[in-house]
Amino acid sequence: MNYFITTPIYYTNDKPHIGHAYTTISCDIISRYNKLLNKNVLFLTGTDEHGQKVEKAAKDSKIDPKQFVDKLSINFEKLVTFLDCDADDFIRTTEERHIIAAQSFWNKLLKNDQIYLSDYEGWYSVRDEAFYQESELVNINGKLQTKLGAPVDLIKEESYFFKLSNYEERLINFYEKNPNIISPKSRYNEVLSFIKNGLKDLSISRTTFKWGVQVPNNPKHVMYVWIDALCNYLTAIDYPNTESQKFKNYWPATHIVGKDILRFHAVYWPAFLMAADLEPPKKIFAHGWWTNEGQKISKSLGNVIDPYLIVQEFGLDQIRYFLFSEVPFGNDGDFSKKAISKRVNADLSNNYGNLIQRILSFIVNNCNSSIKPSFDFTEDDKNLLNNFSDKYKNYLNYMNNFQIDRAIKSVMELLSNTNAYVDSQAPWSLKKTNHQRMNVVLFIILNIIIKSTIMLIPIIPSSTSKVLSYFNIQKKLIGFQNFEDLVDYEITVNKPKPIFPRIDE
Ligand code: ME8
Repeated sequence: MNYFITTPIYYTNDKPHIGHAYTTISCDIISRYNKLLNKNVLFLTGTDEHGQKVEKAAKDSKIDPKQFVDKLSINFEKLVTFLDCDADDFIRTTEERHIIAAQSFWNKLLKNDQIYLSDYEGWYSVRDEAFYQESELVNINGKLQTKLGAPVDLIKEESYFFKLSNYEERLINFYEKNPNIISPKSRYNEVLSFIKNGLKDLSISRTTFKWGVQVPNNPKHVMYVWIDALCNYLTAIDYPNTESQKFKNYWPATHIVGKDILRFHAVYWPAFLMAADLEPPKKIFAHGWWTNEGQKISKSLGNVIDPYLIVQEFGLDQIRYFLFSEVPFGNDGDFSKKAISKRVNADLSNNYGNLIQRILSFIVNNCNSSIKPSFDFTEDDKNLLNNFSDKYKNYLNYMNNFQIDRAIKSVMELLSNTNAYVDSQAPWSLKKTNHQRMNVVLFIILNIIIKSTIMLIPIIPSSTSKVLSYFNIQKKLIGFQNFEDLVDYEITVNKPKPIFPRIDE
C-alpha cells in the first residue's frame, strides 16, 4: 500500500521556530507509523521561497532574493535531520522541477478555461500572503487589519483570476459525500460553512513585484504565491507526468497543516485540482497552535522558541514526546518548561525508563542475561496479555485517526499495568522460591517492553532504537506484522544504561 504525506512548505523569510518543528515532527510520526505498517511511504517537506513576504525579507536584509532563500532554506533542511525526521524528499519552490510543474499546472487550468484576465482591486496582507474581503477585516484606530492583527494594503492591479465561484456546488457535494476528509470535525464544519457562505473568483497572479514563478506567455505577471506553493505537492511526484509510477502510486496525498492555512488547502487546493482534472486530497488534517507560557508566539513579543535551543536543553525525544503527549493533535497547546519536565519525568523516566532499567538489570544480574520462552500462563499473566491486546488495538485505532496523544496514552497505560504486574509478581522473590515461575513472569514482561517500544518508535525514534539494541532483537520483528504473537525464541539482553534521566523540576 502507498501513502503520501506532506508538511506545508515553510516560508524562507526567517529562521524556523517551534511551530515549524511541530508540524514536521507530526508528519514524521505518522510517516514512521505507516512505515511500521509496511506501507510504501513518501514523506515530503520543503520550503516556500517566492512571494512578496520573502522578497521583502530579502530586501530588508539587502540581499538578492535568490541568495537570501538559498541561505534560509538550508536552515529548514537541516532542521529536518536535526529533529530525526525521516523525510524522503525536501522540495524548494525555486527548483527547476517545481517551476516546470507550476507552469504546466497553470497551462492546464488555462486550457480547461478556468482562468481569465481582469483587474483586482481589494485588500492584501503580505504577512499572510492572502486576499481579504473588507467584511473579514477589523478597524483598529482607523486602520483596517485582519482579525489576527496582520496589516493589509489596498491594491489595484491587472490580475488573472481562477473561476473559484464555479466550484461552490462541487466542493459542497464532495465534502458532504466525504466528511472524513477534513479533520478534526470542527475544522470540517468551519470549511463547509465557509464554502456555503459563497465563493468569489480568486486572484492568482501579481504584477507589482517580480519574485515568483512567471506566468507562461505573460511575463508581466508572476503567479500568486499560493498557487505556486500548493503545486509543490504535485512537483514531488513528477507532475506534469501523471503517467509516472510515482504519480500513480502516490496521488492523492494526506496534507498536515496548521489551522492558519486550512482554507488554502481545503477550499482553493481541491478546487484547483478539480479544475486541472486531478483528484482532490485524500486527507487534510489541521492541527492547533502553540503558545509560549500562555502568550501568543510572535517575533515582536520576542518569545519565539528556537527548536535547536529547546532540544539542547531537554533532549530531542523528550521534546517530541512532550509535544505529542501533552496536547491532543488538533488542539492548541501551551509550551511550558515546567510541563515538559513533569511529563517527561512521569512518563518516560518513571513509567517507561524505570521498567526497562529494573527488569533488564535484574535479568543481567540474576538470569545470565537471557530468558527462555515459557507459555505456562496463570490468570494474572493472561489478564496482562489481554490488556496488551486491547491497548494495542486502541493504539492502532487512535494512530489511524491522528489521535496521537491517545495512542501514546494507551502505551503508557499498558506500561503502568506492567509495572503493577512486576510489583505484584515480584520476580526477585520468585528467584528464591520458584525459578520456573520467575522465568514466565520475566518472559511476559520482556515481550511487553519490546512491543511497547515498537509502538513508541514513531514518537521517540532514537531512544526506542537504543532500547531495542539491548534486546539483540531480530529486525523482522520490528513492525506491526504478527505483532500480537509473543516472541518464540530465547531473548538475550544487554546491560542497559539509563535512557531518560530525570529532569530537575
Ligand atoms: O504558511 N504553532 O508557511 P509558514 C503550531 N508557506 N504550528 C505553527 C505555529 C505555531 N505557533 N506557527 C507556525 C506557510 N506553525 C506557507 C505554506 S503550503 C503549500 C504553504 C506551522 O512558514 C503550521 O504548520 O508561515 C503552519 O501552518 C505553518 O507553520 C506555517 O508556516
